[in-house]
Amino acid sequence: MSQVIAIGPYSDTDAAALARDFDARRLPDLAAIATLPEDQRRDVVAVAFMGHDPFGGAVMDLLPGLKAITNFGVGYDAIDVAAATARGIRVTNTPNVLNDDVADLAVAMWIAQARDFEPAMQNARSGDWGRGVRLPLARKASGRRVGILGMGRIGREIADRLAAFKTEIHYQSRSRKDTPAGWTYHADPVELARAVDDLIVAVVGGPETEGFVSAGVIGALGPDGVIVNIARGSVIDEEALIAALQSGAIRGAALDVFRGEPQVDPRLLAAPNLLALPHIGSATVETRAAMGQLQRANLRAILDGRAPETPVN
Ligand code: 8YV
Repeated sequence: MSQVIAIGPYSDTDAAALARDFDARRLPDLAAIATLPEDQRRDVVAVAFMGHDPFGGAVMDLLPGLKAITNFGVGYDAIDVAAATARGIRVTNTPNVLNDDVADLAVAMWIAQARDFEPAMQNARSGDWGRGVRLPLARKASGRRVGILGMGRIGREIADRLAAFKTEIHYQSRSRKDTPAGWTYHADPVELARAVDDLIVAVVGGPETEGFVSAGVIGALGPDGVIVNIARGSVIDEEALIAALQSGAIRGAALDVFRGEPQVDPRLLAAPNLLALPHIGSATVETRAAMGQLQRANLRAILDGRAPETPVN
């Protein structure tokens, strides 16, 4: 049995590299670990993990020799890091290499929502345009006041891009950051939402940000507001968002991430003012290649007894 298990929807290139460099055995998901015979589970020292299924202590205990979980992704909220640390298991992630892609997507979603891309594309493609069907006018994106929830590495890349759109930039994060003059810090997310037109969610997922975009935050944004989320579905109170989209309490939302994805609440998908994407923030050839390389560099380092490049714990 190989020492490395690879779990998740890897590209052919990454799957081949994991097999070639680590003799990794592919498993479809975490649940498949329990189906391996005990002597095979005992041999496993590392899991190259991709995906968002909860990776908790009970799964770790099925692999008594486990030394490393190398996550393909910057967000590791699916992994119980405290449980891993308690068991002496190293966790690594793939930060930075995806910042550009995720920030590009956030800005694209923000513009697409302001300019009503979805109905406009439908109008052109369906032939409605040619039949004289006129669309209501959209909203101008440049110059809006935008609030960024979470001014980490990705939040900062988003803000830097938005600055070129003559926006007024506001942000909320755990602490005030060193930013260009004129960016306004808010300690409280409701206060942030009250000060801006649109809100872009770029905080980490996990218990500390669960439901952070609450009914109060959504309500404070107001009927002209748009919420963009490229972080994690868990950050938004989806019930409150559905109610706000249905009632017109906000103008719309653009979401790349959802609670329980890839299953999405049908009430969200039915909302006409929702732009939905299937979690493609880092999904480019270039970035996924860089993420794969970093994951494998971390794996190699840990197996060789060296410090990994991007440790989490
Ligand atoms: C995922 C992501 O890694 O990096 C993250 O945190 O959410 C994505 O880039 C990707 O969807 C593979 O699971």
